[in-house]
Amino acid sequence: MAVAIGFGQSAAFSKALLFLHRSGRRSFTAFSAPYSSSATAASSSSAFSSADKLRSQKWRAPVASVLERGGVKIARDDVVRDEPTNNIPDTIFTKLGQQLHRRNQHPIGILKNAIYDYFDSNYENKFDKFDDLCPIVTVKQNFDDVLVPADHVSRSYNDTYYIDPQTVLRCHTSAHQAELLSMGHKKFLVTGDVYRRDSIDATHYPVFHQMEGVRVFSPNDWELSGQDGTAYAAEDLKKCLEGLARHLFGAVEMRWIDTYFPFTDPSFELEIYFQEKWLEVLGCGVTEQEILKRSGNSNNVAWAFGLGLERLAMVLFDIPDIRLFWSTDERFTSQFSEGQLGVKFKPFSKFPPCYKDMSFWINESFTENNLCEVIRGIAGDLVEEVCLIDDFTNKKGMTSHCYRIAYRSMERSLTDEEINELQWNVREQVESKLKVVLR
Ligand code: FA5
Ligand code: MG
Repeated sequence: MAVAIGFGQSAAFSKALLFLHRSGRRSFTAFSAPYSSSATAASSSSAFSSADKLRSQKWRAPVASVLERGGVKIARDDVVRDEPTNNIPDTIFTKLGQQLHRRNQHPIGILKNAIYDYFDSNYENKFDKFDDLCPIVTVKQNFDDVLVPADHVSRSYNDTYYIDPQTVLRCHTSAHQAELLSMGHKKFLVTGDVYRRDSIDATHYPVFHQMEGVRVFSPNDWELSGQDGTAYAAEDLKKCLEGLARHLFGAVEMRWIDTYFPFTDPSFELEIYFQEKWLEVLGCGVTEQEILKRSGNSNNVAWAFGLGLERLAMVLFDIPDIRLFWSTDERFTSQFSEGQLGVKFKPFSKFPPCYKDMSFWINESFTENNLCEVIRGIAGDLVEEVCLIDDFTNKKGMTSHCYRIAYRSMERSLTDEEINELQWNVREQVESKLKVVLR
């Protein structure tokens, strides 16, 4: 497969289409069926030898041992386990406590509040708001309740972080739809951190933030309109989201694309024309009747949307690299203040990247997401991009991949020595964990 992770926006922004069946897969790598890939899960999990651990320790953020989310205490051992059915590294555990969307001075929190303002000022009966629901959810909540088919790629260990076979880190805020509908909420917004195993580049990070919106209609809402419930909801949904886009961006060019999600029909994506490219900012649609039926809303019709906060924030604040959202460097954090939407970020400096190439013969279970997990486990946020630059199969049927790794700190210059040590560790662990043969 000739694949390169794009440096450009359009390629990057159109890549991770979780629920899109058009391409039949979410990421470009081959995937394993759910629960059948224990070797894969094991190789990418916490199966570091103690020597590895020692060597890579100085690149890792310190790991807090207990966090609290929505009143729930979460210990490291509840999340990170050295078992083949667990594929969660410490780097992900540390993200569980961060809650960028609840910081009013952080671009993600500022954006969340601006979206709240839009809904508060346009709807007399306010939307119920949730931003502290625990990101640890069941497979049932994350997938079954929103009708994701049993064999859907998004359920694989390659794409989703599993704590155990029944428990995951939510990969979308849609995981909370069914429960909130069952509790009787008719209009709500859910904001939260979501987790996906993924490739590495300037617009992809294994943790990002989504906001889900749901609105339920009853027959009196659409009966006088002369439309059926579905057409009425679809029109209302589009009006609502076009208004939101104008509220955030001012006058912008936008377009609707028909798409597929298991939980909505019809389904759409909204794209915004920005810096000479079409950028997908959200997925949405009219909720499948089955979801409403199961939640005691049989006679109703509803719409739902899920939008990516980092994508919108990168555009609104001119933030060039998704890793910056996690920076604690004052030169980043001091540039944003509560209520100030769209202040343009001034890069404090751009340190030069350092590129290292690595070639190896892959095996059947090789996936790029697993490769990226190994590299991130060693280099953390010092890795900026992992890009397949060469791919060929020889006469014996062996396939070789060459990856170019870009190392760059957002905050300082890296020394040659430091990068060489990182690269050395990467080579060693890629070989031992992914069982590939280096060339
Ligand atoms: C979903 O996650 C659906 N749950 C959205 C939805 C909700 C549809 C309700 C219908 C009804 P998708 O995987 O396309 O869909 O992600 C939704 C949005 O999240 C994208 O449009 C994008 O803005 C953002 N997003 C997706 N993947 C990434 C990523 N890797 N990095 C940053 N943002 C992302
Ligand atoms: Mg999408």
